[in-house]
Order: sequence, then C-alpha cells, then structure tokens
Amino acid sequence: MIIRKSTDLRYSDVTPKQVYLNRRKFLAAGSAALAAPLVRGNTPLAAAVKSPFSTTEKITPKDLALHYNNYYEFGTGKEDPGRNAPGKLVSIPEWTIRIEGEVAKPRTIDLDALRKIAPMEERIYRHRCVERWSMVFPWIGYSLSALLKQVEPTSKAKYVAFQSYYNSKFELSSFSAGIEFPYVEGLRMDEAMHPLTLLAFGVYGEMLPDQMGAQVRLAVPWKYGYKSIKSIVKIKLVEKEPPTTWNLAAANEYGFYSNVNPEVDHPRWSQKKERRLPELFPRDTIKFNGYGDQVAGMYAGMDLRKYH
Ligand SMILES: Nc1nc2c(c(=O)[nH]1)N[C@H]1C(S)=C(S)[C@@H](COP(=O)(O)O)O[C@H]1N2
Ligand SMILES: [Mo]
Repeated sequence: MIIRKSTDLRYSDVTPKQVYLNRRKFLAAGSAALAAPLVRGNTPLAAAVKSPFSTTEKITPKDLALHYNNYYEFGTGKEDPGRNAPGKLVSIPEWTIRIEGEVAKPRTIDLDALRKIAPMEERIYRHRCVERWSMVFPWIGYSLSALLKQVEPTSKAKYVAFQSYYNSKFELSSFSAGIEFPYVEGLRMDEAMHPLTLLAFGVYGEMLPDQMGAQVRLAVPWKYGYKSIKSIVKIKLVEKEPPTTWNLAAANEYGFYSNVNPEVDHPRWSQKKERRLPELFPRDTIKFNGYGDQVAGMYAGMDLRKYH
C-alpha cells in the first residue's frame, strides 16, 4: 500500500468514512499519513493502490467519460455506446480470456482468477484519440506483463494479438459500423511487456462500465486510443505482426504502431493540436502523449513516418 499525505488524495477523498473504517485499513488517525481505500464498496477492485505512473493532471469528469465514447460495436456516434452498451456486457455470466499461441502454458482464465494475477493499482493516464480529443482517466488494473509472464511466451512470440467480444445479436454488424468485427488489435512484444501497458478492470473507482470496455480492456497511454482495445476475450502470442481493425479499414490512415506523434500528420488532418475535453481551446500534442521518457527507447532507429 502506497502511503501518501492526505493532501495528495483525490477522488478517493470522498470514500465514505464508514466504509474506510470498516476495512480497517487506516493507520493512526493522526496528522501524519493515512491509507484510504481507492475504490468504494466491496468490489474485487477494493484493494487498489495508487501507482507512481499516474499523471497529476485533472481527471476528466466521469459523466463526460461515460457519454462520449468510441465503441463502434454499440454505434458510431459518440453518445451511442453510453445509450446502447449499459447492461449488455457486465451481465454476461462467465467472462473468460483465452490465451494461446506461442506460449508454453495456454489457458482459459475466468474473471475472478484474472483479477487475482497481480495487485490492482489505480493509474491516472492521459488518453489521446487519433481524432484529436483527449481525456484523463483513473484506470484500475495491473500491467499486462504480469498476465503474459504466467503463460510463459516462447522464443517465437514476437507480437501479441487481442480480440474483443462480439455478439451480432446486440452489437452492430460490420456493414453498419464500417469496420470489421470482432475488433482486433496488436502490440509488439516489448510494447506488450512494457510496465505502462495496463490491463484495466475498472475506472473511476468502479468496475469498467460497458461503454468503456467491460469486463477487461487495455490502456496503452502513449498510443492513439484505438490501440486500447475494449472487452477482451482472446489474446494470442504470434510470430508475425497481427492484423488490426483500423489498419484493415484504412492502412494509410491507421498504422500498426500508432504512437501519438505531432510530427506525423493523419492524411486528412494535422496531429499538432488536440482538445482536452471538456476544454474548448486546443493545446499542443506531445510526442508519445508525454510518455516519451519511458517509451521512446523502444523505437530508437525506427522511422516513425514509415512505421506510423
Ligand atoms: N472493441 C473496441 N475497442 C475500442 C474501440 C472500438 O470501437 N471497439 N474504439 C477505440 C477508440 S478509437 C478509442 S479512442 C477508445 C475509446 O475509449 P473510451 O470510450 O473508454 O474513452 O477505445 C478504443 N477501443
Ligand atoms: Mo480513438
């Protein structure tokens, strides 16, 4: 448990005092330090601790984050997922992730087991969509590397491919959405193993709401938002660069790497500026979304125009 001064506490300040006392996680009630639970209620995420990877920037209001989404399976308008998704995914009784491919120990893991693989952390990350808006989310989860290590990747594992849940009974057809389903994404092995790459189970102190990618998603904060695949049901370790949904839709517009980069424009718009919603005035886009100190080394010697 990371212990901070009370002045460092953010939304967790509002944790009802009774909940916090009940859990007996407090230290001395003196002036020095206290450890408050970050997550309200008795959820599997209740033990989350604050992560040093967090930004101190202002968290986007929850109401905006839940009603301005990209989740094409539930509609292509920003307000569609918030209208159409709630209740659909969280009510699926047995959510599992299948992990296979170039691994010594392929497994099908249910949600309970998945949540116990590593200690939950709250990580406040910037999120930059390729469309030029950005937000700041307080995710709860742990580094994807913890899960990948458990299945023991073989020496042939060079990339990791991810697949989203898809059910045509209550989600859009590929034809209506204009992209192929199930949604697929991928990372190079070093990117997938990077400690910043988060497997997220919650946000805003609660389990992931459907429109934000229940039951489990990625948050890859130095890349454009479409790399942060929602509602993961399958992970496959592979030798070759895997296909990705937006690249299949328009290869010249959406590359495999998709690192946030103000120097590389989208063919139809500049990426130099972005809007941090709900702000009105644009601000400068920062290379690797401000995570360059931690990730730039992975791309040393690569032409980021070619590998966009
Ligand atoms: N399965 C799936 N995952 C997805 C998407 C999607 O349409 N389907 N949209 C992506 C895009 S473009 C962005 S910007 C983020 C948006 O996440 P948010 O709605 O939680 O802010 O999810 C990404 N993950
Ligand atoms: Mo996006």
